[in-house]
Amino acid sequence: MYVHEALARTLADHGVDTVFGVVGDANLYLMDAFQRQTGGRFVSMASETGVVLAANGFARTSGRPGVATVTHGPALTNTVTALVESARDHTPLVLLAGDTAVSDRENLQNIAQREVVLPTGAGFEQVRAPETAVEDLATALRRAVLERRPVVLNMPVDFQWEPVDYQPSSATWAEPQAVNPDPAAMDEAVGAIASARRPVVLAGQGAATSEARRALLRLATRIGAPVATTLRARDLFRGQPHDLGIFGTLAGEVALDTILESDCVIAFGASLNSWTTAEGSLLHGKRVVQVDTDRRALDQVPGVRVGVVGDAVAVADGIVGWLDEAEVKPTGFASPERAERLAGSTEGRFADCSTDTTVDIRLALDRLENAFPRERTLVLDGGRFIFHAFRRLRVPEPRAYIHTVNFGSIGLGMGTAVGAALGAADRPVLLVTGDGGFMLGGLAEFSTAVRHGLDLVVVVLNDGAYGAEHVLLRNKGVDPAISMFEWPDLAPVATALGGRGFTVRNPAELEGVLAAIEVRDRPVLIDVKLDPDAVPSLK
Ligand SMILES: Cc1ncc(C[n+]2csc(CCOP(=O)(O)OP(=O)(O)O)c2C)c(N)n1
Repeated sequence: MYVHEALARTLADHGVDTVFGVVGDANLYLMDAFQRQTGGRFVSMASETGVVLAANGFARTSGRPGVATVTHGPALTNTVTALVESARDHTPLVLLAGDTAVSDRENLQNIAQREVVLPTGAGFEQVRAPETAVEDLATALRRAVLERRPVVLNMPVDFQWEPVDYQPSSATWAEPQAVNPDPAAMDEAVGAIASARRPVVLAGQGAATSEARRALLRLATRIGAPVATTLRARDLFRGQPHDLGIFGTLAGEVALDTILESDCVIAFGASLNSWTTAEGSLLHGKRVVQVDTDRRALDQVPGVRVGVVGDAVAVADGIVGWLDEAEVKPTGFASPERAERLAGSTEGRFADCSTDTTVDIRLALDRLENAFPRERTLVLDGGRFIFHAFRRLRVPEPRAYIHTVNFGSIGLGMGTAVGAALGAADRPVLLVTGDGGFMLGGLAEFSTAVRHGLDLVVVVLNDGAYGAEHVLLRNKGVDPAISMFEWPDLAPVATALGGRGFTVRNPAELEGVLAAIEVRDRPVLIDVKLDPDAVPSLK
C-alpha cells in the first residue's frame, strides 16, 4: 500500500466519513483513495478558506472532529483566517495539508508551512517519514480532540507514493469524565450561596449540554434563582419561566434589572469575558462562584471570590446535596412576579419604519424568526446587523447556534454554513449575513451549497453598504460614500448560480417570499433591501 492509501484508510479507521477540501498535487491522491477505497465523502469547496470553515461548521453541529484538506503553499496560506477563527472557537479539527518536497527548493508553492500555521493558534504535526505517516495522522486527530483546536498535519508530497506496510492504528483517548470538586472549594462555594438572597445561575458554553441543563435547573430551583446563559450557550434554558436569556451586554431590560439586583452569580463553564460581564460591571459588588473543569479558567476575573474546579453536573448536584443537608431555605428571587415580568416584557417592540422600497431590519428578523422552522441551525456572519440578529433570532439548543466572529472577521458565514448543513442534515440552515460579508466571502461558497444540494437559506440584510463603517462615518459627520456599494442584484446572481433568488423590497414582498420558502428544493438567497440610515445602532 502507498502512504496516501494508508492515510485514507486511517481516516476511515477513525470513523472519518466526510472531508472538506480543495485538491492539488499534494493531496489529490489521498482524497481519491479516501473516496474510492474507503467510500468516504469528499466535499469539494470553492476556496481554502471555505474548506476550513466548513470543517469548523461540521464539527460544531455534529459534535465530531472536522477534517479538511488543502494542497501546499498558497492553499495553506489561504486558510490562515479560518484557522484563527477555528482556533479561537476551540474547534477540534484536523487540516491535512500537503507540503512541498524538502528537496524541491525552486517549487513556486514552497513556503515554511510551520511558520504560517503556528501564529494562528492551531497545532502542527509533521509527517516525519513514510513509515510514521499513519501514527502521525492518529496523533493529529487525538491532539485536535484533546486540545480542542485545529491541528495541521503537514504531509510532504514526496512521501505519498512511498510503499508502506499498513498497520491499522486507532488512536484512543479517554472519554471526558466527571471531575469531582475539592470539598474545601465546595465548602466555600456553598457558604457563599447559602448566604445569598438574590442568586442567579449562569451557564456558559462549557455547561451547554442537556445533562448540565438539568443539573443547573435543579440547583436554580433549589435556591430560587433565575437562570441565564452566555451568548455561546444561548437558548439553553429556552421556555423556562425564569430564563433571563443572555447575561451581559446583550441582556434585555428585565433581565438586566434582575442581574443588577442580584447579589450572587454562580457561573458554570463560562469564561466571564468582558461581554458577559459588561467589563466587570455586572459582577461588581456581588459574590461570584465560578465553576469550570479547567483551573486556568478560574480567577481571571477580578472579584471572583470562589473558584471551583469541577464538572458542572457534579458541582451543581453537590451544592444541592450540601444545601439539603444544612437545611438552607430557597430564596424567593425567582418569584412568580419576576416570571410574569419576564413573560410580559414589551422590549423589542418597535415602530416599523419599512417603506415601499426598504424593510425595517427588526421586522425582517422577527418575521424570519417566526416563519423559519424552529428546528434550525443558525449561522451569523459579522456586521452591524449582528446585534439585531443576536436579539431576535433563536435556536432550539446552543449547539444549533454557529458563531463566526471569534476573530472579528466578516465573510466567514457561508463556508461555515456549508459544513453546518452537512453536520446536522436534519436541520435546515439559516445564514444571516450583510451584503458586504456575503460579497467578501459568501458568493463562491453559495455555489458549493448548490453543488452539494444543501438545505440552506441565506438572508442578506442588504443596506448597500458596509453598515458598520457607514455609521462610523455618519457619526463623525463625514460623507459615507466610501462605505456604499452598488452591488449586482443578488437574487438573479443566486439563481444563475443554481439556487433560488428572491428580492424583498417591502413587507408585502417579505410575506410572499417567506411563504415561498416553506418548500425548498435548492439553496435559497433572499436579498432584503434595507435603508442604511434606518438601521438603529445597537451594541
Ligand atoms: C475580513 C474583514 N475585513 C474587513 C472588516 C471590517 N468590517 C467590519 S464590519 C464591515 C462591514 C460589513 O458590512 P455588511 O456585511 O454589509 O454588514 P453591515 O455592517 O452592513 O450590517 C467591515 C468591512 C472585517 N471586520 N473583516
